[in-house]
Amino acid sequence: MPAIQVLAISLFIVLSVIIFVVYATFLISTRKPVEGADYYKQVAKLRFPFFILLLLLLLTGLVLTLPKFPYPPKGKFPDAVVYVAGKQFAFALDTQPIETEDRWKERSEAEPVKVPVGKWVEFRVTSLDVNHGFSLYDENGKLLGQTQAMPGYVNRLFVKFEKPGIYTAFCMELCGNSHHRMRGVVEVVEETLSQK
Ligand SMILES: [Cu+2]
Repeated sequence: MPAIQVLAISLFIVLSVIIFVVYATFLISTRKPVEGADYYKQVAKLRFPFFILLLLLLLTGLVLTLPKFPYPPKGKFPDAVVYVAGKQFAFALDTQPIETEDRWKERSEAEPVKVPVGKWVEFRVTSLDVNHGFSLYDENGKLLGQTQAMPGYVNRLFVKFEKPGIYTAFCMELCGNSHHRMRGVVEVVEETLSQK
């Protein structure tokens, strides 16, 4: 078993034991009522500091995580738009909408569409026949994003490519006999798109 799984299960066991001990201690300690009325006043005094503590934790969490939200700021995107049309058994990509089968055939056999590196690219994904799954992978086979390609709908996928290179879209929806060889290609380049 790889080391990370062993570490995870060990951590899980240690944390489980700690949680169990805390609960058990609490359970035993509360079996007898505490004498004296001051006890409740003391507890009540802690409420406000506890509220402030939770508030600070919440705000810290928001400040640390909100800028990493996977959505670009409003009005700043997209830097490029790519239209994607799926059809048995290829994805056609272009900077202009692909609405006819002739255009789809032409674009599915053409040179890969070029998009700029380090910019927000919006993929407008649809299908000309059945449901397909449009999934973008980098050269190492890492999944960058995916959406459904559905007839009659346009699904938007926003991707920022960190490195230039050839990125491949695979179909993630079993769509027929040759589903396994359904591909689309995106070329990520340094310069920006000439046409938008
Ligand atoms: Cu498919």
